[in-house]
Amino acid sequence: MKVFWHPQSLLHDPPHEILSGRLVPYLESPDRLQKIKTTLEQDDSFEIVSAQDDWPPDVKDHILAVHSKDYLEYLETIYDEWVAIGGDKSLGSHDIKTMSPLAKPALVKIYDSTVRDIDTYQSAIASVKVTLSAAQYLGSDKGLLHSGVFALARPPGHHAQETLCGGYCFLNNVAIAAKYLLKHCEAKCVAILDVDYHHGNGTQQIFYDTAQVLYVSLHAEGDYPYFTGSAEERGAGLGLGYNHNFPLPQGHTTDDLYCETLDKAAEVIRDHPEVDYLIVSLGVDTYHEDPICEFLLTQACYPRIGATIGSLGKRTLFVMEGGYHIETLGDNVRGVLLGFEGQR
Ligand code: OKP
Ligand code: ZN
Repeated sequence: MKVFWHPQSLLHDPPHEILSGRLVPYLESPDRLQKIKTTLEQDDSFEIVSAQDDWPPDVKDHILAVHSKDYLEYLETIYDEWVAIGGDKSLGSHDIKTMSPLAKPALVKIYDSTVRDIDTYQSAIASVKVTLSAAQYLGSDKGLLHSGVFALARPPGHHAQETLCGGYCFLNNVAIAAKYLLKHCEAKCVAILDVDYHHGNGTQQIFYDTAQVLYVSLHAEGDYPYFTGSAEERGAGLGLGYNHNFPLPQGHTTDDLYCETLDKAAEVIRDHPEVDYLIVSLGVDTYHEDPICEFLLTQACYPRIGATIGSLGKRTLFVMEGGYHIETLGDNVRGVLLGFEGQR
């Protein structure tokens, strides 16, 4: 399988984030990408290629098919504006212990939802380039020669809404790729299957009222982003019936429960034969040792997940989202991709 990545994805490297009121090292670190890349490099089944930096030349236009102009401009300029008015360059040395309680909620918002270092914008753009390069590769072939491709993107994207960032996400890579496939690769309908532990509120919001994109998500009930992801959210207007959420219990979601539920999600996609491309928001933070997540999945589950996805028989674009247990990150991602290939 071909794997696209971009060295500028490594630049975004904020020192800290706030987790339950404590300042901790930023979990969505460049090490994540390095670990996955190294693991796949050591396996003959994968061919790693760097996305071309000058493609697509009109990358902003592709982004503007999803995000507003004001929002993109905000991402591009906020760091310099922040520094210009005296903001700390690392955005990481505020002393939370001595800070007024009145200021703390704003600080959390800053840490959780805005651009926090000089290279954030550049990395977010690189992530889009990686995803679009992989989409173009998949779409360039009318047959089934390239049946699966992996965009090793970073930062992730599924929490980014039209005008909102959050949860380590700035630009919604999968949404931008779905629009690209619809516009440039003769897609009639694109399905997005989101297997990250967290609900992809951004992707859901962007396509909530369209039947051109079917969004199907398995995720933890009641965890971040807290206010979306219930099974009652089924889409609106023309998009009614094109949004399917499968919330699963924290602390009780085992391999078998997960796979049974994934079968139901796959059934939803099978019920839509008009789907001609499948995009997978690939998170492996469902793993039982993940530091911020509460599912119980073992390593053996990842090839099963890949096999179920492969059994759908669609041209498939995998796009990296979450997964924070660095040690097993590469193996679990590889497990999904090899499970997929085994079914083709
Ligand atoms: C991004 B992705 C929990 C804080 C949650 C944000 C998590 C974002 C996950 N107390 N922080 O979907 O893996
Ligand atoms: Zn996640």
